[in-house]
Amino acid sequence: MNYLNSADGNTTNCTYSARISLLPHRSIAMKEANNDLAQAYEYQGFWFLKQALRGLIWAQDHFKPHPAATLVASYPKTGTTWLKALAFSIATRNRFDLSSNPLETSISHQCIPFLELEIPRSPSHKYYPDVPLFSTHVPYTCLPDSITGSDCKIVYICRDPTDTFVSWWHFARKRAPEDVEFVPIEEGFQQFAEGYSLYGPYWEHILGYWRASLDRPDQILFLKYEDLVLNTSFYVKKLADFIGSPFSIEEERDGVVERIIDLCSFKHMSGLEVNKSGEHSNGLDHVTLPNSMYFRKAEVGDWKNHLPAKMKEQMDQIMELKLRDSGLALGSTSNP
Ligand code: PAP
Repeated sequence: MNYLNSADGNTTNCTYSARISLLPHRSIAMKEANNDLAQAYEYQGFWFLKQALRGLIWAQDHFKPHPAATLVASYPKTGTTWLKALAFSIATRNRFDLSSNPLETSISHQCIPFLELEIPRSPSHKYYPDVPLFSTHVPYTCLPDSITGSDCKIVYICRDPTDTFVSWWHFARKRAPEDVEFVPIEEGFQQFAEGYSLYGPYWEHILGYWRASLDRPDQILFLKYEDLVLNTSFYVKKLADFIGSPFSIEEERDGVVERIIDLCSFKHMSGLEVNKSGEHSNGLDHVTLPNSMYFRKAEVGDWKNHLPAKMKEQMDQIMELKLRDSGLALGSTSNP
């Protein structure tokens, strides 16, 4: 059953919408197509767009994961597109020749569906149903019990908060109609720093997956964008081991790891025709986005080009306070 097409789908959809409209809500630094600021709804301690929240509540009520599935989880703009490409190419390398991998003609979001966006509309999703990968931006503590109580593996990626915010702000600005004055970056930053961001507060999102990875290290792999940039080969092999598709000695000798890294690299992916001029629906109602919006600069420390150092310091202080006693330090790991 999905929430749109099942016999009682419209009723279910309306019931969810009615429940959501009773939740606390506020505007966030993102414009709708009609130029209004988007509304975010507070649910179980986090902020969501209505469409994603409908999908999440549906998933909490109905979703059953494939027992061998791996969930690719992330806060938006922390490396989702990259991690999905890596996971997909690792998982399908014996099925597709790397040079004809679907990632050459589709953005990774079209290869791995989102739990809260595409799956509620089409639970037996049309992408690659026999590739047991799905993805989410949903915080750990809001995941359906059917996932957290199962043998599903989860791989999570996080990123420096100020780079994440800057990446988000550019994305949100590009989503807004061109002729519309956008929210100033400083205002958007303040909201993010106060915890009013989609799927945020960001630190709570990180902490949920971090704590779960400490409790269940065999089931939850916690990665950092900066580590993947610095030490790509090490973490790609770790990812392959984790999802149960380790590289053989022969594959390592034949350069398969490097070929996967090259296929998924920002340089290669951002240069593909599908990612320069293609578009895809991200599962939100009636929203089609150019794939190019998911490929901007991919630089560690790009915040410097957009925000003053004092804002970065403010963000780092907030994170230090929030992550205190967690044992987690953001930024690259010196000795992986
Ligand atoms: P999403 O959560 O909406 O899917 P996500 O892919 O997490 O977005 O974030 C996009 C960021 O990842 C962009 O960062 P930037 O704005 O700082 O440039 C994008 O450039 C970067 N990115 C996309 N693909 C890759 C890749 N193959 N390697 C490294 N970074 C990438």
